[in-house]
Amino acid sequence: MRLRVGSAALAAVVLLLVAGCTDDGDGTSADGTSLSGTGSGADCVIGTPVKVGIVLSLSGGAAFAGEYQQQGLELAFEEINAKKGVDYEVVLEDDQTTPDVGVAVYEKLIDADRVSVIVGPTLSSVAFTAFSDAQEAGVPALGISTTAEGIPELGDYIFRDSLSEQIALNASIPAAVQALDLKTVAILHDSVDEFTSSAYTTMKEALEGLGIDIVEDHEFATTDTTFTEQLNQVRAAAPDAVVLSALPGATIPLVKEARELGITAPIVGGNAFNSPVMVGALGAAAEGLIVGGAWSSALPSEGNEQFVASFTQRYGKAPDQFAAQAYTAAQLIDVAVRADCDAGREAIKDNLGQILEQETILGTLSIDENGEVYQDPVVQIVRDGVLVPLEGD
Ligand code: 1QQ
Repeated sequence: MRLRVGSAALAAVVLLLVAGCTDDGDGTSADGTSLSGTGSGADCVIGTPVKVGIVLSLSGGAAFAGEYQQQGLELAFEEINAKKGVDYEVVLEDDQTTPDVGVAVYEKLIDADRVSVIVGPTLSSVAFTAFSDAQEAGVPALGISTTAEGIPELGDYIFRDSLSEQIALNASIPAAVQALDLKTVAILHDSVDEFTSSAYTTMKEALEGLGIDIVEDHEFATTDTTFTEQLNQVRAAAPDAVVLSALPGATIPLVKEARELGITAPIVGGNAFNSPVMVGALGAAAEGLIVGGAWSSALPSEGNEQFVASFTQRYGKAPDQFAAQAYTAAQLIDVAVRADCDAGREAIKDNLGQILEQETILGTLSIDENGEVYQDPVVQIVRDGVLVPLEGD
């Protein structure tokens, strides 16, 4: 009997100790130092560096966006750290555009580095598994380009500052229909990737809602490089436009092949088209392409002109939407930390869910407690190799 009581007591002590050791930072850093500071807002001072995990596709198929994201975050954290009071220490990981690697680096950041918050990953298809881990561990995660349906619904620790593809498409499809006077379209989509298949459903619904006749509807796989069979049918149907939901890996050969086969119809695309890397790779084949998104270098939003200038000077190229959303993420984390002058996981989670009408380079932006972002969409068109607002076209 005594032994049993003793075992139970010992078990309770062990449990407490284990809980103490892994008390994931609600308030403490890896070495147990408090992450809660003094003062608030601009006067907040936290004595311990605040660790921020960053998971991006720095190699593999989504590196076209990952590189710009890494640069946007680097620039933003440098500017924020220069303001003093809170010192952000970034731990950067490459998910190699692969869900398995994404999960492995997420677990490292959560358990070994014990970061306060994680930014990224780049792709929705990586985020669905990685974000579920963050949710389970009680670590806030902030998506910066994860636009598929269902991302914020992964849990109350999951947030995004990346406008949902549903909102972007519901702006770009009607704008394209009007600008190009569309009556018929062909849809082509990557049915393997979670983002491109979720976007396909939205595109179809939006087109049907506008009474557009979908004369051809074809699918392909993320790694496909030839599309002759589908494109021959598209050419025969001679649609007014081709609506395409694909990542760059397939988009580039697909659009080039379409032009080679003599398909001259304009292209309306999804979020991946917000990339100068992709537009550049397509060259003349991208002219007239229409895409919805969250940012334009022409936006008159607070700080945008300065951001474009600083980024261009620092990296020798203009920023893109992915860099802008990444840059904004650092600002939002800083706002959330300074709100209670507390960089513990719980405090960041609570305050990221209360970002209300924050002025950012993406425009006025809010995030609700479910983690969804609210901001105005932007519709752009490729003119002379550059994305410019469609309105001013
Ligand atoms: C997603 C996307 C990609 C195009 C980001 C690079 O929007 O996976 O949700």
